[in-house]
Amino acid sequence: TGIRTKLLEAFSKANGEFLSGQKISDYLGCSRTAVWKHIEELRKEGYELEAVRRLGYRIIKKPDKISSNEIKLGLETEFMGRTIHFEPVVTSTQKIAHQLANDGTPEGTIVVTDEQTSGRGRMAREWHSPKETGIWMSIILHPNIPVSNTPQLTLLTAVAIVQAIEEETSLTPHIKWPNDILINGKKAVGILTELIAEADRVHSVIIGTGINVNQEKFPEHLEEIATSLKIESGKKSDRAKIIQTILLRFETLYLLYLKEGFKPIKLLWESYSISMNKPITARTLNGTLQGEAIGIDDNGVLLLKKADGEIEKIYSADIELNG
Ligand code: BTX
Repeated sequence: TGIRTKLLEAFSKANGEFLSGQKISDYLGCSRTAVWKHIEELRKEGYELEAVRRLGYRIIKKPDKISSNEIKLGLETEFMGRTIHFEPVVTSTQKIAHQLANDGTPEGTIVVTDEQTSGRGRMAREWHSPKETGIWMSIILHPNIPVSNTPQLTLLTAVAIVQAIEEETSLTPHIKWPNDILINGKKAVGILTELIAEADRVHSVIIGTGINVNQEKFPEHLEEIATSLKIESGKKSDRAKIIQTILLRFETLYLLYLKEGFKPIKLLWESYSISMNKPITARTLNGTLQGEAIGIDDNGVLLLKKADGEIEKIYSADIELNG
């Protein structure tokens, strides 16, 4: 597989241009026959390669599957995604991430899969994670912050993902507090932040991100509320590329956050928020509240102004936009 990685690297550098068989064999240090065999291996993995006499080979289509290699090639981060745990099918990447975090995996480790059989949302809700269409990923961090600040990381993640989607597609996503990213009013992304902590000390934060990328349709029970980048833009996206962009945006924001606190993140978050200054209904475990979402405080807590003018702090809820 070392040779295959090198071969993919060469194609990646060639950027869609042809690579001659001779160049490849020089680069890999193997015979032309061996090159041909490796090319055949790539084809079996789902790569579509064009072969033209005298010009050589070029990749015209990558497989729909992702792999650690695909994520590593062209990754520009310092520490985010530098350790990748990839498995084609898992129950939930969160589960694996918890184990890795307990085993002391480095900050920025990611767990990625092509399919989850029991992906989960908040409060043990289901997260529909079909094969080879979405980004089902968990990020492991070890920030030195108090437990009460961890919701800020959910908001930071949402900003990173919105920025990445804007960069990689023609779409304009919006954030609905605390953890939904909507495109044209439907949910394209969900974020689940979990904690490993001792007393008030954070040991690890595990941020699960579910991004609907290339789905063309959803099961009936989700049809009305869910969407994908493909459905909204009409174009298929390269999931590995989006992951790379998310990791880079995340790293930039996270370093800023560790240095300057939540303030700069808060400003960005507010600029992407859809619920600011709008009437909302907040369903919490203690009942339902109505009012105007007037912003978030410095901890990332939602501020809801009720009809009587009183401002209520919302720590956890499902939000519905009214009108
Ligand atoms: P949530 O509790 O905010 O949203 C869950 C709700 O969203 C479900 O009850 C359902 O109505 C709806 N839903 C389920 N699947 C989808 C989907 N694919 N697209 C849109 N809406 C859907 C959101 O929780 C947090 C989701 C995190 C998912 C990631 S994936 C990687 C990691 N591993 C894992 O098991 N979970 C996280």
